[in-house]
Amino acid sequence: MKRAKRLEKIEGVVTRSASRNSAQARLHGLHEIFNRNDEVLIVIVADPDSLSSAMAMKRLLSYRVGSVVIGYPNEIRRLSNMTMVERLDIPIERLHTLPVNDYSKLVMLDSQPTHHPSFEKLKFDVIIDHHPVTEGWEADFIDIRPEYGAVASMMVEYLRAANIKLSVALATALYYGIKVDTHNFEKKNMLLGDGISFRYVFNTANRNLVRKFDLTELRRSELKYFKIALNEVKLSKGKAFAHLGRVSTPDVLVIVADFLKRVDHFDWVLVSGIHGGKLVVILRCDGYRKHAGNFAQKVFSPYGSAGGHREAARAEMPLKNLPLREGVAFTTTTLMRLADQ
Ligand SMILES: [Mn+2]
Repeated sequence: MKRAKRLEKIEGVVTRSASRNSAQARLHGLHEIFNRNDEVLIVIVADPDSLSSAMAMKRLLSYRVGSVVIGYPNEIRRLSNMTMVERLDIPIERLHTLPVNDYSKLVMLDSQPTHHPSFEKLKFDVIIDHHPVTEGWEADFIDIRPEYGAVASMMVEYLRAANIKLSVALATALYYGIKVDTHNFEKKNMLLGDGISFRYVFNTANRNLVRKFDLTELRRSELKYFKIALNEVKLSKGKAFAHLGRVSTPDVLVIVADFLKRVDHFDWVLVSGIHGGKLVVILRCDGYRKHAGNFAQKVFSPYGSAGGHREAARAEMPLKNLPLREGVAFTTTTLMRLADQ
């Protein structure tokens, strides 16, 4: 196991672990950590990649350990992720409700102990991840491959090495995990390995179910924001503005902005809302001779954080920082004035 603790530099990527080993050797190293009496806790920050990886790990350890529990510290807010958990019946528990010290082995997937305050006190036995390597922690088995788009792709390799036949639920989860974390294979740091794993789960996965996860973005109660947006939207010099007032989550601003950017002559879209004492502005443009990130920074950074890419940007500003007249409500016109500088 000592060999697995090395810090290495391979092709410019800092890698810890068994990452140069073959899939077989890695699987063997992983199995060596566990025995039949182990009560295992898998810790994840729940998202499609980590959820599917946890399902894969649970499957790898079944019949090899006493029990496996999956715990997560974050609240799952995205509706797509909630739909994934419900439809695939993924057994997960909030971390704070679990007796973390009572487990004999701790596994962390798609994350590192330095990523979340609630992880720092825990001592992990296994860490499998694809984020850039951080220091200041140890584990007996480490497999971090930052060149992979998704941990789910790495887990497929373990499952294949173990000769495990995938259930439809597991294949569907892994398919979705890889799809989301590689941004439909458009992300730069995607490897052939992701493609091979994706192809492997493709035939078994229920792709209609995956479509259902992808399409489930809105709560019925959030439809009202479309009504507000359609009433509010104002066009000025190729820029469409809409302020939606208080919103239950800034995610709805993104959904509304993505909808409005499809409209003819809306070269720019700025949709704002108030959430948690902040004005959140979502910006969209076609990117043709435009840069949403630069624009957001120029206009909104004096009041808060602002930035983004060529086609998409976001600004978040504490209301108290904004130059607003006292007692006057923020409206679409206020947003237009604020952005007209
Ligand atoms: Mn991931």
